[in-house]
Amino acid sequence: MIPVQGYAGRKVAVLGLGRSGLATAHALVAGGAEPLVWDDSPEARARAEGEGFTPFDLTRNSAFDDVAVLIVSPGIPHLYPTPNKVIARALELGVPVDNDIGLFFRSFATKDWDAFDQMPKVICVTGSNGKSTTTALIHHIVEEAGRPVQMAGNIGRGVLDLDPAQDGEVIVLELSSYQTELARALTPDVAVFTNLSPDHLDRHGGMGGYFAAKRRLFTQGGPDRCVIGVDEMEGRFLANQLSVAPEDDRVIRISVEGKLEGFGWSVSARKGFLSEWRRGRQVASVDLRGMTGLPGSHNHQNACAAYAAARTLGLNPRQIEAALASFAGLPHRSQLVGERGDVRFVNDSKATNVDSAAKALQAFGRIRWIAGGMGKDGGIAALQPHLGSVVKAYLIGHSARDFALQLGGTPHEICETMERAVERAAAEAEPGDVVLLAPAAASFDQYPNFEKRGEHFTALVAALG
Ligand code: UMA
Ligand code: ADP
Repeated sequence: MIPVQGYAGRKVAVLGLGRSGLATAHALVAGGAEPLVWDDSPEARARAEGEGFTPFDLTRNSAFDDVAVLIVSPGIPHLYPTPNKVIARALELGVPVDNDIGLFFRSFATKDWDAFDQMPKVICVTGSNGKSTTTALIHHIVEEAGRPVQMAGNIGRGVLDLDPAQDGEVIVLELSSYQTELARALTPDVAVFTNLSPDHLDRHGGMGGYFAAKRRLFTQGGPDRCVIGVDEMEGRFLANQLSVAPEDDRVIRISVEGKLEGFGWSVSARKGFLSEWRRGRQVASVDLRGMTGLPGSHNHQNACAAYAAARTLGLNPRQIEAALASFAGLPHRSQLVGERGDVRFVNDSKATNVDSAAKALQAFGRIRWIAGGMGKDGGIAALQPHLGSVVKAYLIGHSARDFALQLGGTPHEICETMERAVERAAAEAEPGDVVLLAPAAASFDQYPNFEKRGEHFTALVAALG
């Protein structure tokens, strides 16, 4: 755990007692602060009591008397679509609002560092898709290189739950737009932006707000190096803003679509070959084609981002290549979970938005597509160009009927549940087909999270025998 610095002897309100909130409460106690913890759900309050905390009702009028700061969990709306009323009250009173990421950056460096030979470094990864894969990949590369390394953030572990840094350690944090928007300190050494496509727009008041939330990671603390995906206009804009001229190598541009040889530093991948260019010269290339943990051009984008981040640490291309080759991939992302006759079953439950679902639809030939759940703004209209490989769609969850209306001529069936969808898709599949779960929607209407949805799919596939 990282004890929180700067609030010893002060009251700190903590709203939300899930993974990030509970880790924060423990870290505040370790730093000598007095956490006043609250969650709108009675079950979460009971869990916190089980960990030794007495809930303090932050919805009461006098709740903020003598409170130094309010720390909120990323899943709680602070502005759009409507702010949680505890946060609204703090804003009304002028109580600073922060999150665990802000506390982490305030508290990470300690006096122990005076004795270190090599300062610890923090690499933060944001973007719409590929964050977890890129974060895990950087972690894997650094670990394979024999340096101490830990990862946390949106990938599942609260940042304050990390152990204090060792000499020369690398910390890799995956940060969502919810997290970057609110953190009052954001000072990574290296910041990575994978790509941008619409997601979470309700929480950010639209695309501009969503991009602005992510951009804070690059503009607040002034990272030494920025790795930026430039395959969308927003990435090009960001890279442009952060560099003084095209040859400025503070920004490492990455792409899986275009050539970038004219820039100061770039890493791109085309037709399965990654190449690194610096000051007009190609300095390394890596063949990604046989790397089974990184299938598809979207994973080549992640490989470029992780390669570039690892290069900023001084690792050499051959070391990085070996680590890319031994990366096993993450569960729920293009994960092969079963084969029955000549039919493959692929779990991409993490495809919670249209862009990630599009990548999954492009990766296979004849697809029996299980989709639906809690659809996002705009539904699946943008998937129209990628439906050519879909033999039939099996629709589940809240958005099943909406999705059906947007499928045009693509054959489909409303199945409502995952059980029915797997049963129908398996019964109708022909040799060579891929039964693909790539929902293009959040899971919250039927599951607590995307992991549970993917596990349910996997269990149903296993039960087919
Ligand atoms: N709550 C309230 N009032 C509200 C809403 C929620 O009290 O109005 C309470 C809930 O009852 C619950 C707590 O807040 O007890 C949940 O907080 P949370 O949703 O922020 O969940 P955590 O368990 O703290 O997990 C968070 C991240 N969750 C979200 O951003 C939604 C986790 O990312 C992250 O791994 C974890 O912190 C540790 O850093 C998950 C996620 O789904 C993977 N992220 C989104 C995504 O990837 O799309 C952004
Ligand atoms: P994130 O953490 O940003 O949600 P993940 O690595 O967990 O990213 O992948 C989420 C989904 O997006 C999965 O469906 C995965 O197959 C797909 N995906 C992974 N990398 C990319 C990428 N670079 N571009 C688009 N989609 C991607």
